Amino acid sequence: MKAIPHAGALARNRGLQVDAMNRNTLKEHIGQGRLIRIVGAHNGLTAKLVEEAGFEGVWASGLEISTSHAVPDANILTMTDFLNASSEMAHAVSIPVIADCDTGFGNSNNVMHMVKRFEAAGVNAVCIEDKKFPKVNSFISGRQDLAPIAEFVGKIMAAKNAGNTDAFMVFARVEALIAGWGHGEALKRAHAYVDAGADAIFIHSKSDRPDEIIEFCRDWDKKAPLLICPTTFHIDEADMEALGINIVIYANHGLRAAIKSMQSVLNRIEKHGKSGIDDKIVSMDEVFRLQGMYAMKHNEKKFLKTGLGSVKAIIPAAGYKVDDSLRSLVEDRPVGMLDINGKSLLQRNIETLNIAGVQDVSVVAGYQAARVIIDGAGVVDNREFKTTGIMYSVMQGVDEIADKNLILYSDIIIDCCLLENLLKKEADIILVGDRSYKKTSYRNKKLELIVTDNPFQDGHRTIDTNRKNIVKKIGDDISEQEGDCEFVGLALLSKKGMRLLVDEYKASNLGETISFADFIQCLVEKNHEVLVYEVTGGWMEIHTFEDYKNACAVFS
Ligand code: SPV
Ligand code: MG
Repeated sequence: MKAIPHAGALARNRGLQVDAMNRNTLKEHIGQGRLIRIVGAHNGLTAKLVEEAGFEGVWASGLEISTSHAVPDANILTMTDFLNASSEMAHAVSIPVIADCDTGFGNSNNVMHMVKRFEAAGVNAVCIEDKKFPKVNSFISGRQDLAPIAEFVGKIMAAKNAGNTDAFMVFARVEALIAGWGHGEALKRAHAYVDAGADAIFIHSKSDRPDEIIEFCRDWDKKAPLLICPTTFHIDEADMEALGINIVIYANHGLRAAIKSMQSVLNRIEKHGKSGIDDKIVSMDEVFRLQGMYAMKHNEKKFLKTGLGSVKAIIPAAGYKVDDSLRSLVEDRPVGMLDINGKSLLQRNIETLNIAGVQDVSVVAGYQAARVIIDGAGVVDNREFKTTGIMYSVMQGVDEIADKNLILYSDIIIDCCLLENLLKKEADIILVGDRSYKKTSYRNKKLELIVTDNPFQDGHRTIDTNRKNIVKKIGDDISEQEGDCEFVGLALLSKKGMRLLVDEYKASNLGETISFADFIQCLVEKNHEVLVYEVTGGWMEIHTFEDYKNACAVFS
């Protein structure tokens, strides 16, 4: 997962020693002699992109928000529309959000209401401009009418009065240069607004040259911090600092970049279909990361409770020994990564586990571990896979012990009903055993068979009645005459059962090569109770090429 740059990273990259700016420290950081860089956004996603790029604040831009609704930036949207967008941005980021509030959506009464609502939404500053309501974007000629100074001074005082905390700020935007009223009027207004309590002055210009902004900065007495928005003119950032500018807002560059890129990709798809565009669009993985999907999945493990309590599944998938018939298919990957009609065997089992309510899944990889690319499960490494057995791999997957713990071999595919029924069982250690093994085709493999103390009679149909059936013996050295059922490669252990397994493994010196079945046999020999849940089917094994073909047919 990509690391998210800290707020203020960019300033530090430029060699400035700054404390990372967080939501509430904007006021402290303004006026310290360095330039704060803020970028326009219009929703949670674009605000997050601004934060991740390393900028120190988000400008909830009226132009961007209006454009995102495909309406003119001319007070067509209501205060509530802007409030909702700003609130979404404030929730999406941890850097300050400055809301562009146009003329304050009415008179001083509206401004007071507005400040209360924006502050409560987590916005750190509002910016109001001294034009008449309804305003029109500063770069559109006509109707750039200025409000009387007294009226706007009243709005600033109202805004400051309505703010709840000292940290909340009110920026005053001077539109005298936009309206063509000149330098003197701009300075006069800026002074009046600072006297009324404005925390910063936003001096705006629509000129394509920086001259009038430079002139304003030179004559500004620095009674309050200065903010500029170089949409049409250009000043180097180093020169901005030299001019005493405290904040620069790149108000609409993200939006304009997005529009250009979307137009180009959409035109291309319209003409040529979707081939050849992959390097022009982000991956779905990136979309999910930005959504917070992976963070949600992480939390789900802790907080999404089912009636089952916490459940964890460990899938040992480190081994490299396979039947000759499969060898060419699994040279570059472990068996679990065999593709079964577009989805790997492991992925199919993880999805089944998820559907059954098991969100916490650890796959223990070893052979060709880098090829174990799966969604919805963590991957841990068994680097000793060449010299260790399944029990060793299982132990690598144990971090914390859940209320219920599943152990699932990586070369089988399980049915959701089988899993759901197993999860309902109340036993400390219960293995799934299949009674129909004598009727399945020859599998060129030593089967792990189980002898039980209460076997069903052959030739009779049965139903699952929770009858107790205890394992007397398990291993791959049990004959077909003796074995009552085949161990499927799926086991459920309670917290107590899993604790016992772990403790016994640690205490024993049975060696690192021991198989899971042989280890269970050791527990049986020590008189620990191990039960069998007997099934006939509900699972498939991918052990030979024939099995693989069969699985592909089943999942076609
Ligand atoms: C905005 O982003 O809405 C602004 C800045 O007010 S500008 O459009 O450049 O005037
Ligand atoms: Mg605006």
